[in-house]
Formats: sequence, structure tokens, C-alpha cells
Amino acid sequence: MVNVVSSPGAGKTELLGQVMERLRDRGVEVAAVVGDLATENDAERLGRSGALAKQILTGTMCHLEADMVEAAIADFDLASIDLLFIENVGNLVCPQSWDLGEDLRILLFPTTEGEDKPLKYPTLINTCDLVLFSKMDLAEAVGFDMELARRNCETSRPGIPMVETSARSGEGLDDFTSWIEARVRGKAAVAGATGG
Ligand SMILES: Nc1nc2c(ncn2[C@@H]2O[C@H](COP(=O)(O)OP(=O)(O)OP(=O)(O)O)[C@@H](O)[C@H]2O)c(=O)[nH]1
Ligand SMILES: [Mg+2]
Repeated sequence: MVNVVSSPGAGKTELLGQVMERLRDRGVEVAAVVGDLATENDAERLGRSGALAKQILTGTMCHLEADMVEAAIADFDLASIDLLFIENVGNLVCPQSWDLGEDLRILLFPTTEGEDKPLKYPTLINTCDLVLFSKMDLAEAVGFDMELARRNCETSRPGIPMVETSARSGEGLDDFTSWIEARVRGKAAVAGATGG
């Protein structure tokens, strides 16, 4: 289970839709739940990958909680799903202290929001497993300093893995898909070896 966190509009749905398609092509059975205050738009967009995708409407809440996810997946055939993505409500503050039971937490920083975000959200960067820079196709146009952004991540969280992606050009999507796939297969292998 992978919890994807970012500010609003950082590119979570765009990225996940494409990565879910790639994972399905590689034989990974994937599903998603997505939280927003209103609209079913994102579930509909993610569903275009061919995978099961369900919307959670939070009304006024700025984050998802574990029981909301539990209720959303109650009718999923979990035995047939290898990987569940949770696209959290777009927010860099509220989701930080809510454990959804995820195996991995991924934090998106778009190139359009500045290099200083890794320094400004220490709790999120300290609880994530991967930093994903999104919208790399816009980096040059907005004068995004990739070196500085990487250095800021390293300062906040030494050794944190980082990946540069663009859902527009496709940059980094295969690498990110491989990173996820390796973890899904690794967990399945451990579960198989221990009978879990
Ligand atoms: N140029 C460019 N635009 C992108 C990229 N990824 C997403 N976008 C655009 O950015 C906007 C927001 O993308 P979404 O995928 O909806 O972002 P989100 O994080 O899911 O947004 P919320 O769920 O509302 O928080 C849309 O207009 C996308 O088309 C990218 O890699 N490059
Ligand atoms: Mg979205």
C-alpha cells in the first residue's frame, strides 16, 4: 500500500494514472483510492488506466484517515490486488501525522513550487520513503534549480531516494514504476517465504 502525498495540483493523478498503466502491463494487479473534498474526477481519471479506482469524498477534511480507506476498500477483492495506491487529499500539512497503514509514503514536489519545499515540510520529508520531483518538463521555464532542490532534500533527510519525473514527457516514469514494482515483488516474496 502506497500513500501519495503532495500539495494540490502537484500532479499525483496524472502520474499515478500512467504508472498504474505501466504496472498493469508488467503484470502487477493495481487498484487505487483517491481522496478529495469534492468531485469524482480523480477516480474517473485513474480508472482510465483500466484499474479499479474509487473516490473518497472528505467534505471538509484535509486528509485521509485509515478507517476511511478501510471503508472504501471493503468491497475490493483484496486477494487479487498486488498494490493499492492511496492518493491523499492535496495538502502538505494535514496528511503528515495520519498513518494509513501504508508500506510506503511518497512525497511529490513539483518543479513549479520552488526548491525550498523540502526544508519547509520537515515532518513529511522525514516520514516519506521517496521524494518524487514532478513536472520536470516545466523546470527550465520556471527556473527550477534541481541541484538546490536535491541539496535541500539531502539536508532535511540525508540519504532519501529521489526521482525526477514528468507525466508530460514520460521522463522517469519507467524508473519509478520499476522502483515500485521491485518493492511489491519483494514483499510478495517475503510473504510467500513466511507463509504470510
Ligand atoms: N506540464 C506538466 N503538467 C502536468 C504534469 N503532471 C500534471 N500536470 C498538470 O498539472 C495539473 C494538476 O495535475 P493533477 O494530476 O490533477 O494533480 P493532483 O496532484 O492530482 O491534484 P489534486 O488531486 O487536485 O491535489 C493538471 O493540469 C495536469 O495536466 C507534468 O508532468 N507536466
Ligand atoms: Mg489528484
